[in-house]
Amino acid sequence: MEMARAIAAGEFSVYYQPRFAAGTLVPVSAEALVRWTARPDMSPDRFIPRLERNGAIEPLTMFVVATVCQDIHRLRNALGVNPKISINISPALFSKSLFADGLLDFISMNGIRPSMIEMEITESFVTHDLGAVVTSVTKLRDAGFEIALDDFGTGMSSLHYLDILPASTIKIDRHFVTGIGARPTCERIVASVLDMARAANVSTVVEGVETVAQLKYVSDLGCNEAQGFLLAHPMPFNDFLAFMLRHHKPRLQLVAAIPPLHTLSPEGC
Ligand code: G
Ligand code: MN
Repeated sequence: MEMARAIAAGEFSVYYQPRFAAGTLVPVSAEALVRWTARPDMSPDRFIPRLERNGAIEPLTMFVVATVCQDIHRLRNALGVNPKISINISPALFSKSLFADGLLDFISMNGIRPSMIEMEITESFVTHDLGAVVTSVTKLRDAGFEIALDDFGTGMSSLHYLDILPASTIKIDRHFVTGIGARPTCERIVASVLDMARAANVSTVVEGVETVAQLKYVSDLGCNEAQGFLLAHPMPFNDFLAFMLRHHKPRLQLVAAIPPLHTLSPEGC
């Protein structure tokens, strides 16, 4: 009830952080990130785990999904191409048998094609009912949504997840990226995860890129996409729209020249 009131009062908003093709630095998609704008002192890292524990994460997630659906229409009208937005879904929700069906119905009722949305799921899903999570995620994948494994490398058996979840993308956790240029072990881990992803035929996003050296390291190693403060911070929708209008449209020809990426929509977003 309290969550419904806070959402209705406009206490939360959705920010967007662009993701870039690592080779050309063209923005190709964005991650939707919820912010408790009425409580700037509360970072998502603090309030999301609490909501996951007390069950209030579902209404907040549905608020994010509804906002993203609306914003996708606005982006599409302004940019003239189908955007791709990724949404973080708590593993606790995927372990509820009816959640995925509700999500599918909601998104299709809003006139959004599944190919325009990627669902990010963190490796912590292993602590939930694994069978139920795999069933839900497979249902979404079969309906045409992309699936990304978030925070890759921080869980306990990443390679196992890659085998059992139908993920098309992995997002290499920023912990490893932060070590590039500072800790050789992190560099070797990033290099071998990129190798492994190629072998497993999944696309790669490197998170938390903050320096040119980090960007160069991962793009030289063939990482598909980069995300991080070096390239763009999370921003409110209107700023994101202006950002995309500035950077996206004039470079559409470039996008067509990028080697096939799972994360590019067939329309050449
Ligand atoms: O777990 P997930 O990858 O969804 O977390 C995304 C969070 O990481 C967001 O809250 C976002 O603000 C933050 N973030 C995004 N890019 C960077 C970055 O380059 N550096 C740091 N420190 N945080 C980042
Ligand atoms: Mn994420």
